[in-house]
Amino acid sequence: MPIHNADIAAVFEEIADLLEIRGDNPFRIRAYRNAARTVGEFSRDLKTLVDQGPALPKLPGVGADLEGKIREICASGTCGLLERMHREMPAAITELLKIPGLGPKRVRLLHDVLEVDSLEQLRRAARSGKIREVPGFGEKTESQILQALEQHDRGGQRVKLAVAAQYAEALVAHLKSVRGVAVVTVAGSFRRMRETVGDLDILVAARAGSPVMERLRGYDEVKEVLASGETRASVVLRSGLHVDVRLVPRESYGAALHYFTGSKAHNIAIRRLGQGRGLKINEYGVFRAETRIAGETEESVFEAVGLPFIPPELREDRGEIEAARRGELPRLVTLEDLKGDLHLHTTASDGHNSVKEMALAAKAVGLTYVAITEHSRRLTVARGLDPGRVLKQIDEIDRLNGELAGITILKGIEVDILPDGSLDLPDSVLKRLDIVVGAVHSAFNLPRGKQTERILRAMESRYFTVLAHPSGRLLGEREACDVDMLKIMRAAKRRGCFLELNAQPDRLDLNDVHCQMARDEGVLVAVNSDAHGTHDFAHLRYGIGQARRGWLGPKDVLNARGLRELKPLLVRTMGR
Ligand code: DGT
Ligand code: CA
Ligand code: CA
Repeated sequence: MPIHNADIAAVFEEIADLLEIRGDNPFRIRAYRNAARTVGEFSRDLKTLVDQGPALPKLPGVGADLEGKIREICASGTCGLLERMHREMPAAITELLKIPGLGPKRVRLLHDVLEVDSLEQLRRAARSGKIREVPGFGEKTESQILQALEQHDRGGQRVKLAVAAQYAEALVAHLKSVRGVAVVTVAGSFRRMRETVGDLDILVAARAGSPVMERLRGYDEVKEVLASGETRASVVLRSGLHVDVRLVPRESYGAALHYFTGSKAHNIAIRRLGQGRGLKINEYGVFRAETRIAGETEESVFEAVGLPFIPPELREDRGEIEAARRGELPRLVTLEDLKGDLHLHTTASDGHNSVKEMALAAKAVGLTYVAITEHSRRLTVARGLDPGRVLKQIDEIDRLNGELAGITILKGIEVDILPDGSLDLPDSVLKRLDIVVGAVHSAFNLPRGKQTERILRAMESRYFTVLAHPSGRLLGEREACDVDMLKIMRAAKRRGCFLELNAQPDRLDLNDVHCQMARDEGVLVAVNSDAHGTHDFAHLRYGIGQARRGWLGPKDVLNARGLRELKPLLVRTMGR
């Protein structure tokens, strides 16, 4: 049975949630959460490693007990502890946790205050206006819960892009191994690099008689076959992810790829352009009367309507067709354009590797500089640094810069922006650093005016450089803070500050629309991994996907600049 890292992570995450609802030891809860993150983002397939031999690589934060659980999950698909907790708690608690916006704290509150133990009770409580009266909930949350319930009923759980990638890559490899298969591509929102996907849309080109549909149905991760014909199939994987597969002839591949990449709005706009030229465009090709005039490649489809190739990430009908027509499509930033990473952690706060290990790992993925930005003292759960420990790390970095070649380490901090907008460390410390990344880690629910003021005040600090994960959202978990992003961007521009696009798969914050706004306002965006371990530079790929969706080119990205070009831009600190 294939078990992906995401499956193991999901078990750990659920254990942590249930422990939290039970009011268990916070350290134990945190251990499971950390393990879930480490495992979920680990770049090699753990099940394969478990099957291969006795020793697992050392995973940060995963001791003997958790390693045992990893082995148990790989062998059985589940874990005794979780099964036991399921038996002890109302079964519907797990269902409640699946509602976006309802974390363990809130589920527990609803249980304690309103005795909500099931989705039905939750729905009734929300409809009768009882939820808004529970401390910490309010009217907005109540209506969000109702919305989430509706979405849940429609079966519309969206999956984070990085998680979908694990399932997609395994399935693509499986299909590619089938006799007669020439090409397999994941289209849809996955190819457009949307932060979450509703389902996977996979296109296959194969020789006649290839048993590809049979082999799809027999894939051991398929839980249910919803529909299956000669050229199309729809299946559900054990994880719950839906997959549509299409078998398309070679001569239609480009047209099908264009059609199933979408977005729907983009397709409709392209089809209308075609109609203006007397062409019919569908998933089988581009036709004039009954004659196919294009469709073997995507390029040929665009060419038929007089356009250059439009990158998938832009295909949302948000102005890309007009820009293409005017010859003004941006040259989008790529992973190779990144020269450095301005947000990472080490064992000094809540990271898993030393400064040196992180620097060498960054060099190995082709970066030329990194900024070490530990948490500041207020964030005690992450072992945030006080002034003394910051100064100690500065010395360590000086020493390492003398020792290492091919990579420069900048001294930084991820300083907490306190609720009143002041920073968690004094100027006397901040001025010793090359870069000051400021972040909100508390009081996420301030009203719009106050939240915006808080951030503006933080940027008033003469040493503030980059606003980290500006909206504070966690995909499927926490809504974005209510802030006036345009106002923040204009202030950043005025003050010479920058905004981050945090590439962690559950953040991707700034989002695409705000990236586009930053570009329009002339504010540079730093695409940062927020790495907590040497494998986390892999996040950058998703950050770049989001940056491309936001129309960013290399010139719009702060860390697409080499160190020499970067330094004068960090003038608030470095240029003094
Ligand atoms: P998702 O799955 O919700 O994350 O988003 P998509 O974009 O992958 O949407 P999906 O899976 O429903 O359909 C895949 C693509 O197929 C979509 O991006 C465009 C194309 N498509 C689907 N339905 C229609 C339609 O009614 N008209 C046109 N022109 N294209 C469609
Ligand atoms: Ca899809
Ligand atoms: Ca689909």
